[in-house]
Amino acid sequence: MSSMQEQLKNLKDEAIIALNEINNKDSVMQWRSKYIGRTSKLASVLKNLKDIPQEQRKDVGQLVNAIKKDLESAYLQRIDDLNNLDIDTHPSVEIDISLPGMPSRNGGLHPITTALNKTLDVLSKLGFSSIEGPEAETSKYNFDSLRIPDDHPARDMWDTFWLNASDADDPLLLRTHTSPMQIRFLEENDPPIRIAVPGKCYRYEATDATHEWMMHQVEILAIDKNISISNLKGTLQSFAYEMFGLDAKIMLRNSYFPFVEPGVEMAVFFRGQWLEVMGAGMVHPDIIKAAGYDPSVYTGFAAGMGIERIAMLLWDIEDIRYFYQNDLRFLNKF
Ligand code: FA5
Repeated sequence: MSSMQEQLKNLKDEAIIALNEINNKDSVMQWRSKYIGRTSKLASVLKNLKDIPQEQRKDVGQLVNAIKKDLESAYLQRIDDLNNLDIDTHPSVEIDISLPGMPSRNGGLHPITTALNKTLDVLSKLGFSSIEGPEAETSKYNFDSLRIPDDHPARDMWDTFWLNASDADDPLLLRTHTSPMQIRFLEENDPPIRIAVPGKCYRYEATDATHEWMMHQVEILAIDKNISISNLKGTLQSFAYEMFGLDAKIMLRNSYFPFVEPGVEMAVFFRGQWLEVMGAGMVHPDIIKAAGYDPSVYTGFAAGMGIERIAMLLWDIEDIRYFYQNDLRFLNKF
């Protein structure tokens, strides 16, 4: 055995003896840095391994590592022993297992997220796959391509948050509805089309029990050969029954949106009156034509539904503003 190996073995013996004499945790920490820490003798042997004659290098290296491992486990064992000693030497510290535990405060999904997920689940069963689009939108997509020109009175229906830093010819805004994704998707994809587009929309308007300035919509768009208004009606009816149950009272009545012809809206009976949950209609032939398809061959329907309104129906919430007041007394119920 080389003298180096002998020295190492002695060092290990010394370390073990010193460790066994320690009876508090602070000294164990000091012991650790003296014998196995970064500035310990062991560490310096490892660092200087290159100065050791070639033929011994491997053996010494292995020995240092083995000793280090032994000392590490002796150290952990000692900590364990000292911990046990703590309990044994302080019998007055009792653990009262009858005390109630600390309640754990788990987070949960916001009701609007749950309502949105449920909506997308039902739509997926009806054949619609989800895709998202931009919240900062250009006027072209939010209005013009949807047949809502600058001076059109329908622009008033979507009171708008305009963004600075905009191109004067095609100003940026916070989208007022998810309908611009109809145009964006049609530009890039060919029929048959069945999409659902979830996302936030913004309107610069006064809030009340059924209106927020920020809300979520899900747009649906179906384009194919031979789609008729009965497909729209059937889809909306199946959707409503699946979402709200077979005893839900639903109504389709005519409505006006420049990008559909004819247009409808769907309302659900809620707390003694009809609550409008979505606008819908047959995609206007001009929009099909602008996308490059023959409107006498391809037809389709679209709808835009309000998720906050759907959530009101799902949980019988009387005022839409509760969703965004961040009041735990409300949110904890979900
Ligand atoms: C639209 O936004 C049309 N883009 C819907 C559409 C799509 C029509 C496709 C035809 C074809 P409307 O402004 O009615 O329409 O809004 C649609 C739904 O969004 C409403 O029924 C309502 O559920 C919800 N909604 C609209 N404004 C608000 C608001 N301020 N707060 C809460 N929900 C709202």
